[in-house]
Amino acid sequence: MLDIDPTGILVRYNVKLEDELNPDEIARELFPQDVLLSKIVEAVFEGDEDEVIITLKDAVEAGKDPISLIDDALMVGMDIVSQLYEDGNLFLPDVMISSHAMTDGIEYCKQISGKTHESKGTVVSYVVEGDIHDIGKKILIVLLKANGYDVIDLGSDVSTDEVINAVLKYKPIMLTGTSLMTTTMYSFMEVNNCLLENGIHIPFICGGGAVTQDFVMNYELGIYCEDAAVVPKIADMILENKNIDELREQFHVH
Ligand code: B12
Repeated sequence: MLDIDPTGILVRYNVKLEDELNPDEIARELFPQDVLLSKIVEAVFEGDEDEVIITLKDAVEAGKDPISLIDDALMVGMDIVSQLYEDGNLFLPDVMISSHAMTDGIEYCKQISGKTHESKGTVVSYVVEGDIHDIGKKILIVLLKANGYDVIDLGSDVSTDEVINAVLKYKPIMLTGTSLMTTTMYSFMEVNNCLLENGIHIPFICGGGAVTQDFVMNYELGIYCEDAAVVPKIADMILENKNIDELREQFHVH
């Protein structure tokens, strides 16, 4: 008889073992050490909208900055949900419930951030046609507003015509586009071409899970960055009259 450990074979063929951790246990291992942050992360993971607000309130009262809590806690919770969903440990309804809880949390942070609003300029933001993933865009908008920009939020599943009309109407310093799906991101190219046809040469910042720098480099106005937190810095540099080449030089990975 060969001396073989069967657990090794089961793991290799992705067969779940009886003593495997359940989703709650896997998630808990990923929670942050900080107790206040961990409670917010747990509330997002559980999809408990009331608890998200209660735990955010506790953290703010304890001195945490509401805008930082978006990145340090709400995003962490959503990342854990995303990871477990992709690994097959959670289902789509779980993701939807958590994403609603996260959205409520973002709104709360936005309301109490207390940053005074002195508009530095207008930005138009949207999620591409056919795509309803709008959490990243919501974060982006909170960060832009917190940094003094007026944002025209066109929402999600937005057609090229709607984007161009909004740009013509509001004359923003830049346009941001989000796409989470490989099937939808091709409309960035169409928007780019329509902007050029209308004689509009504003930076078109593109991001979201499906998008890559190589893809964005294919169109003239495109600037890519991975993290929404960088977008206010790009806006600040546009106000310093940096052109698209200079912005690519500064923010693209070389
Ligand atoms: C939450 C979620 C949903 C929620 C969306 C809720 C909502 N209101 O947004 C629900 C459950 C509704 C959903 C539905 C679907 N989903 Co979904 N979803 C996700 C999931 C798990 C997380 C996305 C998310 O919100 N992440 C958290 C946010 C904060 O991250 P983010 O959006 O990427 O934003 C960050 C950055 O990308 C960046 N960013 C975002 N925008 C911008 C813009 C600029 C300018 C810049 C610079 C940066 C930037 O900054 C943010 C923070 O740093 C992803 C998996 C994943 N890991 O991405 C799948 C995922 C995106 N979904 C997917 C799919 C296929 C679908 C469905 C088609 C499922 C179905 N069979 O029905 C539908 C799509 C319906 C549609 N027409 O759009 C696929 C897409 C695959 C692909 N590559 O094309 C993914 C990747 C899951 C997978 N691995 O299969 N989904």
